[in-house]
Amino acid sequence: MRVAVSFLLLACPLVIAAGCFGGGGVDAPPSGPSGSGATGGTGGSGGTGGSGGAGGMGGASSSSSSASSSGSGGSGGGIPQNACPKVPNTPEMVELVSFGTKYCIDSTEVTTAQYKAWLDTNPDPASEMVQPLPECGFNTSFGSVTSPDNRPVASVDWCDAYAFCLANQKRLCGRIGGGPTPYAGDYANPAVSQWHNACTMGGMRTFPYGNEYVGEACNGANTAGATLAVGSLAGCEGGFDHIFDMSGNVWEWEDSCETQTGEMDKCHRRGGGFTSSDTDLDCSTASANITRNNSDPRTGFRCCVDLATP
Ligand SMILES: [Ca+2]
Ligand SMILES: [Ca+2]
Repeated sequence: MRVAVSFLLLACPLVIAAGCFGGGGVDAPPSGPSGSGATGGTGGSGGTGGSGGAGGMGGASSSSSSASSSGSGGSGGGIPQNACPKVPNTPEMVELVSFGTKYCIDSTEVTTAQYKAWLDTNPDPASEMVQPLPECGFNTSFGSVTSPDNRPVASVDWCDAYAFCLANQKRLCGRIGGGPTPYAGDYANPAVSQWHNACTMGGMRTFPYGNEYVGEACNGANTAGATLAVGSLAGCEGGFDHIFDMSGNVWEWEDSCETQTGEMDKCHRRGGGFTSSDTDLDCSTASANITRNNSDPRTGFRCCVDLATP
């Protein structure tokens, strides 16, 4: 007995050590913000496999091609869904897997043509079906679109963006797994924010296309001086494949507000716009002091969808 106990005491520290460092990316490089699954998981040498690896951040696939094989189908219905929806008059979606949680994100910013198609359905701002959030009670107009085309819709307030996504069976991008992204702290955490995770390729990149700023890659202050058609700059793809303009063109509303009281709540916009310099064009930028009712020709949005986790 005594021998056996001694052996266990000796063996346990070894097991614990191997378990700790082989596991979920505890030993991840310092550069990775809050430990992305890709870095921690694939790097982990040790057995256990580690929860960090579940991210498999490379798992971007356009909604039209294949998608993950793990879906196994069946039992549809309800929310969340099992596959990215194809909704007419909205951007195509890209399926992502983050730390084991699946979701979809629009491949581009919502265009003026798509927004106009929704306005043409005459959505009623006073309807609770259209605007269920009490904090959007102030929003009595969804604006107008004068020249529908493939440029991003802009001059929409946070509630306009929220209502568009909701009407199209999507939601304004927020927290991975559901709900809003916390306003303080976690908006730049790729394990929390759908928008940030997509832009950074799961925390691997500072800009959608890489870690170094490239002035002409995306539509910022160094580029066109106005909005461009969405997805028209091939160099502005990423973080994950088939996602465009996460940096520049227009800022994008995120479901990430400081309070839920009404028009003066501060809400985040992400990624910079066509007048932004490099310091605002990275994935971690979230504007401060922009209120829910702000309507600006540099601000648009894209939508997300939560998927069922296998
Ligand atoms: Ca409005
Ligand atoms: Ca953008």
